[in-house]
Amino acid sequence: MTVSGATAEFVVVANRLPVDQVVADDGSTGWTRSPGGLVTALEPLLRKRSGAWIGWPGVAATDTAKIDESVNLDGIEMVPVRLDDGDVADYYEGFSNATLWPLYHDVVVKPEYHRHWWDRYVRVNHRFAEAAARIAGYGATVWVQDYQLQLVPRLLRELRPDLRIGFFMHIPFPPVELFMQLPWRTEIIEGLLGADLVGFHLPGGAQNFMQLARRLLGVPTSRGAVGVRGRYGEIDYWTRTVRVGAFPISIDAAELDAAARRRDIRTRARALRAELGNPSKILLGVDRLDYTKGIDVRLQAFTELLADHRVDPDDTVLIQLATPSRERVDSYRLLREEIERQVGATNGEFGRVAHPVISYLHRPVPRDELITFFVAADVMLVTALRDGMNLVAKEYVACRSDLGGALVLSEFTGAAAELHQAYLVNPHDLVGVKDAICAALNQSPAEGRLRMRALRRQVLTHDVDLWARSFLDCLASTRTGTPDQTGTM
Ligand code: GDG
Repeated sequence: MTVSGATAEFVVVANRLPVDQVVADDGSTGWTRSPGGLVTALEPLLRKRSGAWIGWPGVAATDTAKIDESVNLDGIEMVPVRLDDGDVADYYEGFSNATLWPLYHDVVVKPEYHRHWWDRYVRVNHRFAEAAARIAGYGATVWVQDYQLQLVPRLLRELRPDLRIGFFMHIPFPPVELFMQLPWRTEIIEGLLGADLVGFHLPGGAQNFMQLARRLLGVPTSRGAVGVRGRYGEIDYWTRTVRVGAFPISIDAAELDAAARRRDIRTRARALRAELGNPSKILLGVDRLDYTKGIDVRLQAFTELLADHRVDPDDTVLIQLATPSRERVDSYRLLREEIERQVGATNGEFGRVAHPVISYLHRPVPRDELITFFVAADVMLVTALRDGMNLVAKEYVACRSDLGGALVLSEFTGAAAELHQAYLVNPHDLVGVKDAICAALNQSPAEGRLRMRALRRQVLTHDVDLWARSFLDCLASTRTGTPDQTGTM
C-alpha cells in the first residue's frame, strides 16, 4: 500500500461520523453536525494534528458517487465509508447489533450467529481499514473505536505497519465462558491484537481480554501486556507487545455544569414541574430504547411501589425518555411494544385524566431540554442490566451544582465503579430496586447533599478530556509496531 498523498497525523476510525450526511432530492449532499462526547473531546486534537475522522455518514448509499467524497469541516477531514443496504442489514444491524451487542452484554437477549453476517462484517472492516490506510500519514496515530470495528487494528497493521494503532471498546468485554460461544472468537481476538494499545472501561474487561488471548492464541500475558508474534511481507517473525488497560470514559463535565447553571434552564425546569402539576417528586429515566438499559425493571419497580402505597400517584411523576434505537432489529421492536404496554397499563391504573403517572417520550429531545430534565429530576433512575459505562449517570451528576437530587444506579454499569455514593442496586433484585428508589425519594436534604458533593467531585475531576489524554498518552508511550529488517524491534 502506498502512503503517498496520505497526510493525516491523527485519525479516528468509528462506525459513525460525528456528522450526518443529507442527500437532497436533486442529489446534492450537505452535512449536519451530530455532536457527541467523543467528538467534543477529540476535536481540538484532530484540528491541531491535521486530523481525519473515518466513519459511516448515516445514510444508506445510493449510486451517487459524491457520497464517497471526503469533506473538510472546521479543520477536520471527514471521510465517509459507504455502506449499502446489505451492509447496514448484515454488518450493522446483524453482526454488530444482533450478534456482538447481546453477546457482550451478558446474553440478555440470545445472540444470533449467521455466517453471512460475519462475512459482511469482515468485508466492511476491510473497507474501514483501507480508508484509514489511505488517509494516515507515515507513522501517524490511528484510534479505532468500538465493537463494530474489531478486525480493523489487524487489517490496518498488515496494510501499514508504520502506524501507531489504538483501539477502545465502548461496551463491556465479556467473560471467557460467554465469549467462547462466538464461532469467530479467534479472529476477533487476533483482530484486536493488531493494535498497540487496547482499552476498556474497566479492569475486568481488560482481564477478560488477556485471558482469552492466552486461551485462544497461547500468547504470553503479563501485567497489562500481551506478547504477539507477527510477520509482515518479507519481514520475519518478531515479537511485539500489545498494551491492555482500563480507561473509564467520561463527559464534558464543565460544559454541562455551566449549562445547568444557566438562568433559562433553571426557569424552564421550574416551568416543567408546574406543567406536571407541581408533584413533590419527579423521577427520571433517559436511555436509548435498548434491552440492556433495564427500562422495564424501573417501570415494574415504580408500578409496584404505587400498588404498595409506598409512592403517592397524586404527588409523583416518572418521566421516561426513550430515544429510538435500532428499530429494524426484531428484539428492539418487541422491547418497544413491551415498554409501551407497561407504560399504558400503569397509567391506566394509577394516572388521572391529563395527569399520567408516567410521562413517556419515544423520540430524542434537544440537548438543552435534556439538561432541563436533569435539573428538574429529584431521582435519576439508571437500572441497566449491563452497561459499559453509562454517561447519563455522570451527566445527571454534572447538572446538579445545587447538590439536589439522588442517583439510583445499577451495579452492572461501568459508572458504578466510580460513583460509590449513588444508591447502588442489583437490577435483578426487584425488592432491592424498590427499596433503593424509596430511600432516594425520602433521603434527608443533608444526606442528599453529602452524596451529591462526593459524586460531583469524582465526575468533575474525571472528564472526557482526561480520558482521551490518558489513552493517547499511553498509546504514545508504546513502542511502534514497525520491525526493523533483522526482525527485532
Ligand atoms: C455506549 C455504551 C458507554 C440520550 N437520549 C438523548 C440524548 N442522549 C444521550 C445521553 C448520553 C448518550 O446519549 C447515551 O450514552 P450512554 O453512555 O448512556 O449509552 P449508549 O448510547 O449505550 O453508549 C455506554 C458509551 O457508549 C460511551 O462509551 O457509556 O455504556 O453502551 O450522552 O445524554 N441526548 C439528547 N437527546 C436525547 O433524547 N440530546
